[in-house]
Amino acid sequence: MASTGILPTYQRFVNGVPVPSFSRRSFRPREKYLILLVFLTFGVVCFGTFFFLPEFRGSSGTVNSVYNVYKHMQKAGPDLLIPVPPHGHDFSEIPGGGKLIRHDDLDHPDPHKIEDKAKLLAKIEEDVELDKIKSQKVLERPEIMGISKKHTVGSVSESLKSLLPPQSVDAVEENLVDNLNLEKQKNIVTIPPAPSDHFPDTHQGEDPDPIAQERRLKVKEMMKHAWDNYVRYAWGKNELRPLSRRGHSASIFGSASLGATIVDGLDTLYIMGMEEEFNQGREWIANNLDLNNMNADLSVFETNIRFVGGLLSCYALTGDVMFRDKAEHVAEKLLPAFKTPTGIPYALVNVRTGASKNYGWASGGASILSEFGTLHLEFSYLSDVTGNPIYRQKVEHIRQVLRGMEKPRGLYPNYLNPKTGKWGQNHMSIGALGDSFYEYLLKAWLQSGKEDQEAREMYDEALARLIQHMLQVSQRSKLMYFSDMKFDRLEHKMDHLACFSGGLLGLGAHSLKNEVSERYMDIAKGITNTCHESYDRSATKLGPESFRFTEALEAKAMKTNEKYYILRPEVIESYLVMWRLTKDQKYRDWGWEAVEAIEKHCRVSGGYSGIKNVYLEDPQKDDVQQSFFLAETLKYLYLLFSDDSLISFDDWVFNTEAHPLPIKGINPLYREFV
Ligand code: DMJ
Repeated sequence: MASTGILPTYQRFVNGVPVPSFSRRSFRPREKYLILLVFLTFGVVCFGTFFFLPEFRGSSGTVNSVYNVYKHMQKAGPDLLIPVPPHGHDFSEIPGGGKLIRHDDLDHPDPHKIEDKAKLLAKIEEDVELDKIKSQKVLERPEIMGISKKHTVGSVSESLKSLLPPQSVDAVEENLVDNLNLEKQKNIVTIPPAPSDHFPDTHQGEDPDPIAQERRLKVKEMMKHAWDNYVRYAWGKNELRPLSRRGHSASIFGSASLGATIVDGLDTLYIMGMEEEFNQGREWIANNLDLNNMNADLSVFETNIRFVGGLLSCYALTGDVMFRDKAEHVAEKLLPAFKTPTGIPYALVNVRTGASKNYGWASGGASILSEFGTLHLEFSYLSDVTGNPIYRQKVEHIRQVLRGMEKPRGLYPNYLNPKTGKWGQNHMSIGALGDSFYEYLLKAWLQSGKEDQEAREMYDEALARLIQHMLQVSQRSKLMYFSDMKFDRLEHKMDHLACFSGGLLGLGAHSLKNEVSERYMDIAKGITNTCHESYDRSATKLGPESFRFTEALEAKAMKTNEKYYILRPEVIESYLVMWRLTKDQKYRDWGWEAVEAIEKHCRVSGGYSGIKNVYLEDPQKDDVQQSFFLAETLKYLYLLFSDDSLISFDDWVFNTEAHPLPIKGINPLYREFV
């Protein structure tokens, strides 16, 4: 059949059926436009797809998105080209990805493919690492064995090296050198944490002495007993009533159930290598510790030292950002208490409304020295790890107020009115109401890597005045003690709380040698000895809440309400510090005496209880297992029977609740926000 003349001239027919023509070499203009249009549409769709990839979606603004896409494409560069397909035989497995890579002849491997494979493996490892970091459920192995880098900036100690993957050692060392330079320039230290996915092994810090090993194991068993019973009978409550086997809450926690024992005891579990219990506590905190909409009046001081301190310590030890974020969540709720004319915070804050107040009994509504003076370590560390300066500003301000004030005989009274900025009653003490203020002056200096000179000066001055005006020696037994002072008169009484001062003086003397350090070390020994006497002179071998010095008695309580022992740590704290500083075996032995006494008089099948009268052979129990028993008493005992490298004093400083905080510029686990 001939062509009809109305059909396109390029159409050919075979047996009346139109057939496509293959012989023609070029397209007609209309076809070209059509093909171009198809390619253009395809290109636009492909390019547009980039903007819907998750990593670009977060960018705010179109310009940003376009720029981001441009940057990524530019970076991807050659990777955008399709690689030459492999022509080989078998497949091999790659971690986490199933069978993906086809091997070529194994005898003649293609170097490009080897490189590609290496890159891919590296990328997968990197992604796995990233996932770990993102989920932050992986515990980094702490260098609680001690970095001991103190005098060798730029290198990581052998004990730390053995704990870190090789690339981390290099990274840490590089940073230590950088930090040294940075430190010189602007006093900023940024050392990356050393990542690890191992929980510290249970032998960490074991002392070679078999007796110490045995004693340490016993203390760990005590921790297990205390923890297990809390879990069984009071889980999520603040504390345990070990006799009535239910929860307990002291007024410092308001009416709220905040799991105080969990938060306070968690770093002790970690240090003791109690992984299962630690994880159990961690999950509770992650899922339940929430102060939003909680209508409770909390003590700013107690919440800070137990919760903020405990959480920050866990953050430093593990690198788990959940702890850091919870610490900030809690600290944020305390900030309304600082809204006073002087910036000196109130004692109590309602976490829902922010309404704050002081205790009525405290010198006509004054704030208390040991409370507002015991925020510095946690708040400044919190600022460093979050990058939010507000917390450090608050405590710096408190310090400046105190520095600028006139002090009677150079001493700090226990009360300060936050509205008028005037001292309250002239009561001075290194025991109740004053204690940890002095502790934080020394420790702020230590925590700063000895950079915060102002803190050290204030500490030296305050201690010199306390020693000058309040240090006493008893008449008969020549026991050294700190009395209290009330309106220029000495009250010859020393609180159990004041017994931490043996260790404090020792630490102060040891960390800075000067013309008084030898004398101060003698005082440290004298005070620790007196506190041991207060234990030794009781029927239970446990010390009273306060003890007095009169003509008739020395280092013994007089009044009924001074005779109780509530599982407090201060005496054992001084044993630990003095043991580490002097290596005098008696401190370990005294610690062991305390263990035996606690086991005999405080242990019950439902946990541990305080006792009401240390002078009775069979004292009544108070039915409270204090959270600080797990946070402090048991931790100090465990460390007393461990090697010094476990939470080394060179790398860590304890907050007043025994939560170790890393030393800036020294300890790579400082984890400063950058
Ligand atoms: C703890 O909460 C802290 O040690 C605080 O500084 C004083 N009192 C208790 C333990 O006794």
